[in-house]
Formats: sequence, structure tokens, C-alpha cells
Amino acid sequence: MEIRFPPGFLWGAATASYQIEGGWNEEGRSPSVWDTFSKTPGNVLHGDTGDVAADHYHRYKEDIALIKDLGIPAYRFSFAWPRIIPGGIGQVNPKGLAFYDRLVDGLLEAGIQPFPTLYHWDLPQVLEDAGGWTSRQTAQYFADYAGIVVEHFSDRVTNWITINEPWVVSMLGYLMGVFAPGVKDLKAASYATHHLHLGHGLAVQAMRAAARQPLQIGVTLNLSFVEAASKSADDQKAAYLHDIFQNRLFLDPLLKGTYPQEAEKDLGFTFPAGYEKDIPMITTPTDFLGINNYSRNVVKYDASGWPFHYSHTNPTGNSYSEMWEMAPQGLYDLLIRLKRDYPLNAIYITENGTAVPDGVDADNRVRDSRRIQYLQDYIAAMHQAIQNGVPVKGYFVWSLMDNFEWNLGYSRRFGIVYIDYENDLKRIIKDSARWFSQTIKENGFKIKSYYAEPF
Ligand code: IFM
Repeated sequence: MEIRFPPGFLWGAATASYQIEGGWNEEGRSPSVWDTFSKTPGNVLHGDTGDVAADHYHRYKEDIALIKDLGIPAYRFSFAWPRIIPGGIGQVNPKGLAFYDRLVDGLLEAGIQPFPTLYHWDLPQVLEDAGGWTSRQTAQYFADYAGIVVEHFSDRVTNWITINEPWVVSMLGYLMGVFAPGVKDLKAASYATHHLHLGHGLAVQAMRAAARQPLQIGVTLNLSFVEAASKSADDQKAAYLHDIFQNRLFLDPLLKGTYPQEAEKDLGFTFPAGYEKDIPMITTPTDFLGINNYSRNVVKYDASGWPFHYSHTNPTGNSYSEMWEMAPQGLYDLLIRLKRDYPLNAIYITENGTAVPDGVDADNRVRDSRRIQYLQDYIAAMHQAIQNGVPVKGYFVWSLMDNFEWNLGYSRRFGIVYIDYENDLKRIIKDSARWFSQTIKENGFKIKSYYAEPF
């Protein structure tokens, strides 16, 4: 059968500032929490840092040309707060804005739609020193920064994402301590969660006030469909709680104006006193929800689990990437569930992709057939969800190019373009990029049949 997407469906590729830019101390950029974290021994595999990364800061023209040659209509990138306001608040750095002027103008000249994110985790270190996301002030500072960036760019840019994956910031950054800033404290994570929501709401209002034309604004959440490992009551309860932790702690306040009760009762989160008063701000209307999805989560009760009494299982049946289970059914189930449970008019898949071992063959080709299979399966699952009424308006592959995969450094490659770290960071088009390019050209592809089971 032929899969064809609705007219106007937006295809894109995504990246993030710290993961590709490099130029870490150039033209006035201040250190971010990720500079500090990655330079602290033991935090990142092989001691890798984003100092140089893919050197996009200097090679953005070449990268724009790549996107254009591949016929990719939209590009999701993130602004680096420490480049634009090195002190976190106050003085704007004209050279920081100028870099993104060059990038945005270059994209527009190439006919590529910019789809930026304001915050993809590179908090200015100076703000972390003052409490980071555990401090209510940071929410306001983020909104101030958002207003400044929107004032400058909204004559040319209409689609905006406030925050990328607040779950990662609060849970990996402040609860589990495996991402910057490396804190392990449930109260800190609770406060960070609330202040990220608040920062998003304040930012949306600041952005609308600063906008030079009507904007489409959304937030991007990393969501996973959650299943219990068995029908036992304990496993069912574990799955219920994990769904709250992973998904509802973010979806419910933003889209329904409530925190799930169990977050406090069963998981031990403690939100700042008087948090209820922030709910109207947090639920400030947006235009779309961004979703990053890579896998599903299958969990079982586990008395010794940390930070909660459950653990993740590795189900059999699907294959695995270097990171996670490849589970396209999980994307289908997630999308159908979102439509059922939340008032959503527009969804963008703002990230989906996979890290599989790949390398350059003697003929200079990267034959990443497993990545192609993964993308095809997930895109087909998304198509099936659209056929069933889920309003998915666009899809961004993660990632345009191999990059700094946070605490795993450069050991994992998510790109559809290969970065040759050994040879002057040469860009090499992988087979998956050619496949994606063809998919965009045809606005779909052929498959034997859908494989997702009805939800
Ligand atoms: O590389 C990350 C990205 O920064 C956020 N979403 C998940 C990707 C893969 O882990």
C-alpha cells in the first residue's frame, strides 16, 4: 500500500545548539551548565565536551546547503541562551544575535523554514549558580530572554518551541543527576518541574507581547507510551505511576491545569508553596504540542527500584538500537492516547530517530539500513495515527547530523548526515538521508501494510 501524507505536512530535521555548535567561548558566549558538567571528570563518556562538536558555529553555511540539497523543507535548531545573554539576564550580546541572524537569513534564502527552540538545556552557568531551575527567578529570566529573542527574530520566524523536554531537565538534571547540573534531589526536581512549567507559560505570554506577527508557539515534551510488564496488580500500579512520572507530570499541568495527585502522594514530589496560583499562567494557550518519541517503556514493580519502586524491563520481540527498544507501535499508541485524553488541535513530532552503529565504507557511503527501517516503521505508525484522526502536522528527524549525545558524548550517532570526527569533521550523507529526502519528495512511501495493532 501507498502511504501519503496530507498536503502541507511539514518535514524537517532537528538539532540543538550545544550538541552541534562548538565555538563554546567565542564572541562573548558564556559557559552553560553543560560546559561545566562535561568538563567535570567522570560525567561524560570519554571526557567528551561540546567545545567543538560538529563546529556548526563556523560551518553553518555548509550545513544549510546540505539541508537544501536534501530537499528538507524545515530545520529545527535551538538558540543558545549563553550566546545571546551571557549574563543570563540583562545585557544582550549583539554578536550572539548576529550568529543566529546569519543562520536564519541563510535558511530563508535557501527556502528552508526555521523552527527554533528557545531552550534546549544550555542554561547560562551563572543562573545555575543562583539556583538554576529550582529558583522561581529562572522562570522569569527565561521569559525575559524569550521576549528578547522573539522581538528580534519574529519578523522572519513564525514557528517557535519554548522548552525542549522539561522532563530531562528536571528528572535527569535535578533528580537523577546524570545530566547537567548533576543534582540528585527529589525536592529540587519538584521545584524545577514547576518552574519549567511556569517559565514556559511566562515565555508564551512574553513572546506573544513581543511578536511582530502572529506566531505558532508550542512546547516539546519527551513522551513514551507506558505498559506494564504483566497483569499483576503490582506491575499495573508501577506502570500507572511511571506514566505519571514520565508523561502526566508534564501533560496535565500544561494542558489540564492540574498535577496528578499521585505525584505527591505516591512519588513524593513536593511543589513550591502556593503553586496553584501559577496554574493560569502555566496553561496559557499554545498552538501545538511538540512530541519527541523514540521508544516505549515497559515497567515492573521492583521494591529496590530507584528513584521509585519499579524498574524498566527489556521486552523481547523488537530489536534494539544502541539506546532503546525500537517500538513503532509505541508511537502509534502514544498518539492515539493523546488524542483521547487531551485537547489537542495540532501535534508536531519534533524528534524521532535512532542511534545504530554506522561507519563509512571504502566507497565513502554510510549504509545505515537499520536507521532507514526504524524511520520507515515509525513514520508509518505516525501515518496510521493520522488516518485515525490524530492531528499530526509535521515530523522532524533527530538528527540532521551526528552530534554530542550528552553524557554519552560522541559515542552515539543519531545523524542522517555522518560527521567524520577523525577527518576535519567532514559531512557525509548517509543512506538514511537519501531515503528521507526521497520520502519528502514523494510525501510518503510504499509499505506492505500497517503493522500497528489498534490501540
Ligand atoms: O540527543 C537528544 C536530544 O537532545 C533530545 N532528545 C533525545 C535525543 C536523543 O537522546
